Amino acid sequence: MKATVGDYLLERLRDWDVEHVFAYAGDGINGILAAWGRAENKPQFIQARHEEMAAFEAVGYAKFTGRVGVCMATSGPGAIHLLNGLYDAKLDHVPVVAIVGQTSRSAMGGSYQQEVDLLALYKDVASEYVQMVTVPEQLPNVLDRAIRTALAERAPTAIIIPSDVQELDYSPPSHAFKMVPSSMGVDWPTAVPDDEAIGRAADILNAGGKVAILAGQGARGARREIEEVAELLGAGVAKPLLGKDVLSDELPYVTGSIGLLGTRPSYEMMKHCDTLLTVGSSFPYTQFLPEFGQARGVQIDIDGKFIGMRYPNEVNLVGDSAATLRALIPHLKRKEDRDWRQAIEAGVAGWWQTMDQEAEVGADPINPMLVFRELSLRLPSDAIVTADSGSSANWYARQLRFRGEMRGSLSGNLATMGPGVPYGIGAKFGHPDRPVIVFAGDGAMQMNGLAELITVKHYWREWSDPRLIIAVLHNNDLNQVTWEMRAMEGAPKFTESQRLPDVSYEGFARSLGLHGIAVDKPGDVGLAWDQALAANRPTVLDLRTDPDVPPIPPHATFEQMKDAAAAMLKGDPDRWGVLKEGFKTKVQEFLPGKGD
Ligand SMILES: Cc1ncc(C[n+]2csc(CCOP(=O)(O)OP(=O)(O)O)c2C)c(N)n1
Ligand SMILES: [Mg+2]
Repeated sequence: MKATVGDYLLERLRDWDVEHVFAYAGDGINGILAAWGRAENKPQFIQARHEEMAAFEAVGYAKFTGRVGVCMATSGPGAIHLLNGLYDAKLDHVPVVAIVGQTSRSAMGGSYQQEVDLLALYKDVASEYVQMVTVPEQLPNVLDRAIRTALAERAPTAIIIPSDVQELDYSPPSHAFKMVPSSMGVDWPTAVPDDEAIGRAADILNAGGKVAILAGQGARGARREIEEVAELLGAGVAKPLLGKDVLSDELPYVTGSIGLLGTRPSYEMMKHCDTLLTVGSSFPYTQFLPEFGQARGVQIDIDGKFIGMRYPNEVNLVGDSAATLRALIPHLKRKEDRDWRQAIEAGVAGWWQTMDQEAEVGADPINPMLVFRELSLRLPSDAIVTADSGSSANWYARQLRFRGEMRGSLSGNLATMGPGVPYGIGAKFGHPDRPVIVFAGDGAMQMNGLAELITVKHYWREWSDPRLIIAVLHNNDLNQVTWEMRAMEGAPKFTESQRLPDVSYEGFARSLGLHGIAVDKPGDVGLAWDQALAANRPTVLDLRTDPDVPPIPPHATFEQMKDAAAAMLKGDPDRWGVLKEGFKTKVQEFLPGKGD
């Protein structure tokens, strides 16, 4: 039998070293599925429960491996379901290729069943590259460009293949007019700015007395260089959410997260610095950066499209972060006055003590911060951690101390609910030998995480380290939004929209043959982590956490927090006493005199 377009597609994916395709079947891709049956399941077809999950799995896989993630879905509804995951890739700058089916060419334009204008639908999400393959000769070029463009632009791209085209005999592009050949592979350059620009940047960094560094996900791979620059300049380093794993939290000058979910030391550093060096970040919240005119700014980013747009910088250097910092380092003068650095370090030390104290504050029944703190004390140094969108993102940002080779990510810019569990699954396929820990709210579990546990059941035996731990913050509430309503709208909880039906997450896990542990006492949290980390299969930790523990923004005053809490506690004023202790600790630490 001659190779079909479907056969050749899989062969070319193999040639690109694609080992997994996160996907869901449908007759719009039957020609590819049939080819898969002939290809001994190479690349491996990973069956998600829902195409959005397949896309999230591809995003998680790409985030944690640095390789391209590939997802596939049928025409119409399948392609539509992929969208949210593809937008997650787009907003977080992750290389993902979506391959989707389409109705046969003979039916196109005929309002045929499942016919959706996919070129139009994907035009925005796959704005870097979306193309329909209508003849076999197009295929290698379109696929190769989709992969190369995804990698080059760190973006999702898409290929649409009509179902009848999948079944055609493959014939390669020939040496003829209007044929476009293609070749495999690509060697990327290491971009470094010109010496003159490096010199201007160095002058600014040398002139400043109080340097703050903002190191985002683009600084991954520049760990050593950031440490050296921070050392020379006596700087502190703040990390936006997606950059949480670029630098160890054990370094005394790392101020941790920044923004609404950030830390007080990051907030203070940005308020008082006179120089801002941004590396590999397009952290969007300007109000958490220095006032305009307060600091002189230098930015390094690999992508000229995303540079210079968050702060009025004096120098915008387009280049690879590690190589650019290496070019800068010989021009930097060590700052002999270390007062600024010492103040940052003192703030950081105080902050971690405050975090410990906050985690110890009593709650009903479990303080969610305690859950994160207890894990932080036990995190294996090769762990990969994901968090869903919800209150867990706060505690992920503030309570976890990353060190060693730990990796972590969440939906940073789309901030969509639902990626926690599928990111974890993507991580396990990328790194089957590493422990993976997922934090998810009960809302996210009900939205999709529970169903995706079935995917975990289906595949976990393939992972050499079977530890995938899903920690569910069981608070029966869409808690993050409940708090946003209180803090921003001054509105009390609207029960109809916020309260969640009760579900046993550990019971569901056990029904699938996974390990399930219900925890409803603070004293049992540490033991539950120990058991999950020692388990020989994936574990769901079903943790009864208190929805009344507020995610306190780093800049909030005690009065604001009290108001928010008072609104929240209208029906139950006694609860204020429990929370007040925690608020006080934090406020007294940083706002002496305003603690009561
Ligand atoms: C797809 C999607 N729908 C809605 C939201 C708005 N949203 C953000 S966090 C959140 C609450 C999440 O609740 P849960 O998963 O229970 O976590 P919790 O905050 O209670 O810990 C909601 C509704 C969103 N970000 N994404
Ligand atoms: Mg919840």
